[in-house]
Amino acid sequence: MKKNLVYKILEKHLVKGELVAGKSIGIRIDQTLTQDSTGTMAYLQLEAIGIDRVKTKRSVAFVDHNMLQQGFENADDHRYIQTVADKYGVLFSRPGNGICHQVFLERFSTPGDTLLGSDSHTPTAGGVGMLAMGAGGLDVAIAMAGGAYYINAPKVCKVNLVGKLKPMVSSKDIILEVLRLQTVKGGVGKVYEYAGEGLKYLSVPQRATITNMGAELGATTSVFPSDEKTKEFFEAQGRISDWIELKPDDGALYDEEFIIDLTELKPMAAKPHSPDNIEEVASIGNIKVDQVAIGSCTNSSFEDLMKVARILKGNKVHKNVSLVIAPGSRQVMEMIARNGALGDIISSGARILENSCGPCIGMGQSPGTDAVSLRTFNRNFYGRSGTLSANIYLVSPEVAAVSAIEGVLTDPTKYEVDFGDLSVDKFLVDDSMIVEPSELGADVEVVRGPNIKPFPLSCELGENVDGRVVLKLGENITTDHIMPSNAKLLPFRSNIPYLSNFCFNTVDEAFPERAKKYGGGFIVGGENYGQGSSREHAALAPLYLGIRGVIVKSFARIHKANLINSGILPMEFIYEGDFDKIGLLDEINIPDILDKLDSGILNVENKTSGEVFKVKIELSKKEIEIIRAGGKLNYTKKISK
Ligand code: MIC
Ligand code: SF4
Repeated sequence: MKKNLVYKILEKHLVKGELVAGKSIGIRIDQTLTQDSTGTMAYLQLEAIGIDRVKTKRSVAFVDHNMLQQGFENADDHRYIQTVADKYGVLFSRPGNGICHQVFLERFSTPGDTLLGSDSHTPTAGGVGMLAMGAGGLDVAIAMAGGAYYINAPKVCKVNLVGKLKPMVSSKDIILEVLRLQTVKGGVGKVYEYAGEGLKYLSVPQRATITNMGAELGATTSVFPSDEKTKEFFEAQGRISDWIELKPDDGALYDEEFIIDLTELKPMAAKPHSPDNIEEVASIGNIKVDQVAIGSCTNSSFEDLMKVARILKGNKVHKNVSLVIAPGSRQVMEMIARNGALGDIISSGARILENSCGPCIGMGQSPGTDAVSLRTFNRNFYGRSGTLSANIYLVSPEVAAVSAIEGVLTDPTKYEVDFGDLSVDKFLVDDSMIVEPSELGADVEVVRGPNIKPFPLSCELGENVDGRVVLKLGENITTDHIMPSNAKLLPFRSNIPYLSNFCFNTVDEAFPERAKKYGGGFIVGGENYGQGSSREHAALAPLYLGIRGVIVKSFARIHKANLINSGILPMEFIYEGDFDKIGLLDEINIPDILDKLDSGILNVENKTSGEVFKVKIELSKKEIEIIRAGGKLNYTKKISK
């Protein structure tokens, strides 16, 4: 059979199951990445698994999220990650070296390899033909320990790119168009494979913008072929030996397919508060802008910042706008510093931030009350910027830069800026901020700060699960709602007891107290519950508060896996109308679970209203065992006894 690229890579890595869309498969993971805000948990779990050294071909630990050191916590976590990486044989990318996905793309990405990262934007590396997926920290820890990663074999959707982008329209607009067409839940269970003659105009960093933000589709990942453009990138990074050509078979089969004519695309924006709330910039109109933020793993490459510098050159940032810029890596920062572009950026009045996630995860630069902030980032979920009343628009670097000058949202196609040739023959390569682990890990002492607290574990599943509904929610609840992240909370990522006090804070401040009062219970929600981040804290904090089950209309992939790993029952309504049969504080009983799990259908008895209805619980055989054991760590320990 003629194979698409995704199935070619999957086939090479298959260790369990049958490659049929929708069926559970186990795949071998070649490389892993972690970042600091999920990494502490991942390495605590790796330690708990109890191996001597990681078994992957390469594992890298990055520090890029928790960069504000207002107290001892973040610095302690950085030291913990550095020492634990040293001990277990993991490369350590020091704070200041850049955002994990940008640095990984530059220095480690490998066409045809699999990558598992404890961050939902790990698919960025799909820009060079890697099969790169985001997961919870525990799944990444298991992969580091040599275990397979389990997913449902995906459907593959071919995105055929034809034509060429017009000036001032960028690859960000391509992914915004895909989001407009497919929505934030359109990608669940799918991998997007890009193809078509339009590819020849897209550089690797431009492709990586698309695969990065493919995470917002809810997709398992996105992937580009590895072609001449990819080869140029590897040559310029001094890594041609890592390059191989990769493409689908001629006439390969796909489950779905659609075409995007690049010539037709216009600059677009994702309006508040969802990445799929897309409209053309010209039709949104000239709304007043208070802040512009350029950077994040989506748009912080050398090419992106060169475009920004060329637009800003000789211009000044509007007096009512605060323009902040965070380059994606030290490579990017140093290159624009040496070629003078940084001078043009500084002279325009921009504020330069360090090479890290920064405002993207609310680590500083929260906008003012009711402010409009244009960001080149990938997520504009409610509250994520740190200011609840702010309105965040996601845009391309071109839109961001011209709007920073104009003070209002501006269609950049009106500007005539000659970017010249932005292709790079030779990137500035200096890997001195990547620390090699010790040869003899056993001698290394792992240094733990006082902020590292034990993480909660569930217990074996009993016959019945009962409790109250302690929270009832609407549609599209993101992990930023469940476990908010900002400069105040991120330092507590290894302290679940403290963090749990802020669980669902932006939705219902009383939730943690209520959950404690009733000894936990159930959460009820709508469609696409748990979209966004891979943070397993969005499962661990509810677990700590006693949550035993979540009943929703549908789940986002990574969050569902994190619930299972934590031993929390992920249940879905079969009939949408049943959502109304369950109210806040209702007493729920789910009987005979142990017997019924295999059937995938459970009975829910609402003792308060007397109603009874069925819910589905879609689990693979292995996941059923995990749920029975009370979570994946308990399960892993049990089977390794
Ligand atoms: C994000 O973009 O939401 C994050 C912060 O990078 C998360 C990881 C985290 O919550 O630490 C992600 O995307 O997985
Ligand atoms: Fe960092 Fe933002 Fe990328 Fe997440 S999306 S990895 S917070 S830059």
